[in-house]
Amino acid sequence: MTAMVSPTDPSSRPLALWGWDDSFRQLFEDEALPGDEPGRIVRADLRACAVALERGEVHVPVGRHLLSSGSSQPTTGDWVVVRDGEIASVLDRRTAVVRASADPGKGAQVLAANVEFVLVAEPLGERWRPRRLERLLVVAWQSAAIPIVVLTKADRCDDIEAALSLARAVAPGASVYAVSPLYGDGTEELAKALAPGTTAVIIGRSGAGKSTLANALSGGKAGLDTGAVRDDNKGRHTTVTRELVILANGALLIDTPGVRAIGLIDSTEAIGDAFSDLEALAPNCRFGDCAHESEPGCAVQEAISAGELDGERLASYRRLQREQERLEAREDPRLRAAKAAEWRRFSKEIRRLPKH
Ligand SMILES: Nc1nc2c(ncn2[C@@H]2O[C@H](COP(=O)(O)OP(=O)(O)OP(=O)(O)O)[C@@H](O)[C@H]2O)c(=O)[nH]1
Ligand SMILES: [Mg+2]
Ligand SMILES: [Zn+2]
Repeated sequence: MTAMVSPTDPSSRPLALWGWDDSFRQLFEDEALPGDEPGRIVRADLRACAVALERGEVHVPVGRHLLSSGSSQPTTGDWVVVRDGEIASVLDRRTAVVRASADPGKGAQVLAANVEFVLVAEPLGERWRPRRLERLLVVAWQSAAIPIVVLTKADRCDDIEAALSLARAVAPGASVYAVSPLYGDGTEELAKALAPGTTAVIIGRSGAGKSTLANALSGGKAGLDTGAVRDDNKGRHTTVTRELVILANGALLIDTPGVRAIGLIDSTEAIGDAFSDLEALAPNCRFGDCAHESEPGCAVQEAISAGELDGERLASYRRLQREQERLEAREDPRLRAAKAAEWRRFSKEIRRLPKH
């Protein structure tokens, strides 16, 4: 018997392999015109994208109206409507990994869309510092997807248990794995966390072993370029595009180019998520507006003195918060004025409420 694709069985259709489901189908049908096709972006370039359609992968130009649309420009992982041979629109994103664009006037850049998991890759080795994970974890929490820490190059580490517990201390709420993608160690266990049909994105600095891991998880089928990178992170970046690949277990993974510095955007809540251990202490401080500096009865300082919380972690928390505040201050003054006016209206209404 020859294999047949039955049009009534959605699971046998190629698009299902790319994570297509009923809720995206609904979004598509809400705006589709006759002849439109749904597709998922597997690789995004400036003016054209590789798009997986029901009939296979095609190269499709981005509709002109979307070219200058900033963060709603199509990105890898997006579900799109293809109309008359071009990308006509981007379906609402479920999650988005966002960073401040390198160009300060440009706002946000969406690194990946519609992912269920964000793998934060950090290579082990002598100069490994768990603190480096904190910023990427804020970006991961902000995406609305589930963060997973992946310590790579575990073969270069003598005490993996110690590395895992250091990483857990800076990643409350996230699971932590240690892998050696080059030798395949630990990759099966990580794959179990990535359910078939779900999508993950992997972020981390250049040379972390992201593409090597993506290749290993794909059973060698992804064929992504990997390369020797100088350990000081000054080498060339091997991966230059963001690419969605299918893994051996049916999950999907977006490989990304290494990032050196990643700017935060709208991350106040995400900082709270990434530092949930610290924020959980704050309600126990004597003063509601405690800055956790030298106030009496500060639960955070007490935890530091008791050796339960690393003082460096409080310093990172402050640094990221200050960065976020500076960003907000740089915001469009009209937007800021509008927000302030709204706040004044809101507080007036509160004052009008009867006091008990
Ligand atoms: N020792 C060791 N080296 C590894 C491992 N995984 C990857 N590497 C090496 O690390 C180097 C960088 O790997 P890549 O997979 O290209 O790293 P990347 O994170 O994709 O880098 P960019 O694409 O530049 O962001 C290569 O020389 C790999 O062979 C591992 O498990 N152990
Ligand atoms: Mg790479
Ligand atoms: Zn305090």
